[in-house]
Amino acid sequence: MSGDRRTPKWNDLEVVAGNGLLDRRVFLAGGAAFAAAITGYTLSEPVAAQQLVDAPWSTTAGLPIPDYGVPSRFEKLVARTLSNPSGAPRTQHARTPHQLLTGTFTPNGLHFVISHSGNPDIDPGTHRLVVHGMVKRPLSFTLDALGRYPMQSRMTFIECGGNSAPLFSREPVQGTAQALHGLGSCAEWTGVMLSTLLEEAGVDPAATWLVAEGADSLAVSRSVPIAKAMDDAMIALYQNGERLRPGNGYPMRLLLPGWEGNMNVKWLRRIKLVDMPAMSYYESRTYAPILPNGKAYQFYFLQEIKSFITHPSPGLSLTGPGVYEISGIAYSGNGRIAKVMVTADGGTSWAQAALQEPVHPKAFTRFRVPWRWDGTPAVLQSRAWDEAGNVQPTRAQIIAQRGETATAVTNAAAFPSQHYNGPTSWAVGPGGDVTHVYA
Ligand SMILES: Nc1nc2c(c(=O)[nH]1)N[C@H]1C(S)=C(S)[C@@H](COP(=O)(O)O)O[C@H]1N2
Ligand SMILES: [Mo]
Repeated sequence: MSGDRRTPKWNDLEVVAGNGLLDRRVFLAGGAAFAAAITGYTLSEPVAAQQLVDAPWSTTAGLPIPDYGVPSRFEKLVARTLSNPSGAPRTQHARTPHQLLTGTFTPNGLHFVISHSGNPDIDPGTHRLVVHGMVKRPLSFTLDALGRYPMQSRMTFIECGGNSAPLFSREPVQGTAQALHGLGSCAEWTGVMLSTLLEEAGVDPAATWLVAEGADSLAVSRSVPIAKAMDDAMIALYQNGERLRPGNGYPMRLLLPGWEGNMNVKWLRRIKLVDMPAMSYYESRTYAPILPNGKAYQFYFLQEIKSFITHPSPGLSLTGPGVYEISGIAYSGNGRIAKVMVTADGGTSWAQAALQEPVHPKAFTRFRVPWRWDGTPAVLQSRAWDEAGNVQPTRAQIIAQRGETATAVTNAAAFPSQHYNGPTSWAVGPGGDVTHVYA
């Protein structure tokens, strides 16, 4: 989008869509343009230099540096929400607080987690990954051995097929972006391409699938077509530069960029080459959703194009009329995000958002639009396109195809429908409060 970095003309600061959406170049052009945009409103106060008084932390030496850094004590609310905090023997969910984060990477301590039988406490010295089945040479890898193969790093999101399930409810469920969309996160993953290991093992040409199995007590298993395994599948050993967190698969996981979270098998211990899918529990039951016509949607591998606004969003009220940044996350399992449009009048008119570069394929992309809110009610929504030409469907299209649920659905384990990738609408009330609506 380098073509956007010209000096803005005055009319760029004009409203480009209903309810006060401004041209995205106000942000890209920087200082003067932004100052012009906020004319008439103040974000800061006039000050005299002597008003700057020394706080206690400015007059004494600071605290010791911890060996492993943690956030400021003032940031305690920036945390995941847990569905099963006592760790009772059933699925546990930890949701990412999207409304309290920005940028595109999810910090490791805030990456969402779904563990169906808890996080195994794996000793990396004794863990093994075995590649066997329809191969010439069955192989067993220690973590140290894997670390000596050529590695690659890539940004990618992981999203549970059950993320955003509340949006199948007939009435809008009131919740934060975390409650509605917190089962998706994005990180830089580093590891060994699965194709490297498969080439060494020598895959029988008759093998068309592999079964990946985890070392947790439930031995979560998923079948993966060979084509995906040879394309961009990775055995991930590092997450944002450090070893994987226990909840995210320590010491190794399968990474299938853009594909359903459940298939990204954590605590990976087995890759078995086979000539048909295994019809494991999660692929034949939980993640084979039943459609209104009674057929099961099998197999639903792709996490399709999606976007939602994180700022403002429920829990982040506006503090009065003025200029705000509307920002959010867009991503597609099909590749790069190409365009995001934002409306402030419930879909009557749209303004194009600025995309934060670099835009990585199959990764979170931050979009931003400047907005001059005049204090009247507004309905915000985003809609994304990817480089393959896919666009987010409307909610009506998804409901027509897959049905909706009469009762509020908030638990990913208990809904009949998955893979919601339609829009999310936030209503801004006259007082600046933000609620979830269908528009
Ligand atoms: N072995 C194993 N792999 C697993 C799971 C599990 O419980 N056990 N949960 C799956 C589900 S349902 C999802 S959505 C993703 C979540 O990955 P994360 O916990 O790293 O965010 O891991 C998948 N891989
Ligand atoms: Mo999942």
